[in-house]
Amino acid sequence: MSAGKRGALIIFEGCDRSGKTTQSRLLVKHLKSKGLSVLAMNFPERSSSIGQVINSYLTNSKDLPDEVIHLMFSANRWEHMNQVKQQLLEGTTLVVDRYSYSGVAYSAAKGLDFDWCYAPERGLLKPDAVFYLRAPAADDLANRGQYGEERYEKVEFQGRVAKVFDKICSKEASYWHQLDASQSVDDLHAQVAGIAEELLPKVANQPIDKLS
Ligand code: FDM
Repeated sequence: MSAGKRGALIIFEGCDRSGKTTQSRLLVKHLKSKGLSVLAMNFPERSSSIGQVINSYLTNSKDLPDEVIHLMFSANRWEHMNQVKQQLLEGTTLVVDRYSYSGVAYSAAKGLDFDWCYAPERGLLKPDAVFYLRAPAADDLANRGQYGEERYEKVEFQGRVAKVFDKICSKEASYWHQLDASQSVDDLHAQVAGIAEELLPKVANQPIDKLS
């Protein structure tokens, strides 16, 4: 990498079982095969002490008020921001499974105010691209296996989450790429890889923005 060229912050968003994890792994593998420096991340990052509380909440072994868990998800992103910024500046591209938008979508789907949910995300690093894997009908997703083990994995709830993602997608259209999650893994990957390959050289000399 030549001096000063930064990596890209690439996010995958979407409902549970929309294929985010598979697609983010495939993208990491693809970019690595091109000789690029790339790392995978996911939020929630469950290993920190905040992450462990989030994990207990998600696995139903701990209950917390909706507002409190919302702020913990956000704090979990904030506690990793310095490290993320450093890696980007060193030229590493980060492929991240979920980010602020999941934070807003899941909490707003519970009934919390949209703007209140978004407020603690302001100031976090702004992604260069968000791949929104738009889910087919929620009952289709339920057939993808292991649905229903964690707190939010209920068909009706996922439908509400999808509506919030749709709203964010139309507001943030300049860097969101809505992709049909019902197509084959390979077709989806080809689309993602094409967009990412175009993006990387474009952002290499751009400053890192913040969410506002
Ligand atoms: N989730 C994830 C939230 O509710 N808020 C957030 O900020 C984030 C990042 O956590 F149901 C929810 C979404 C999902 C759950 O996510 C765990 P993974 O991707 O299944 O680990």
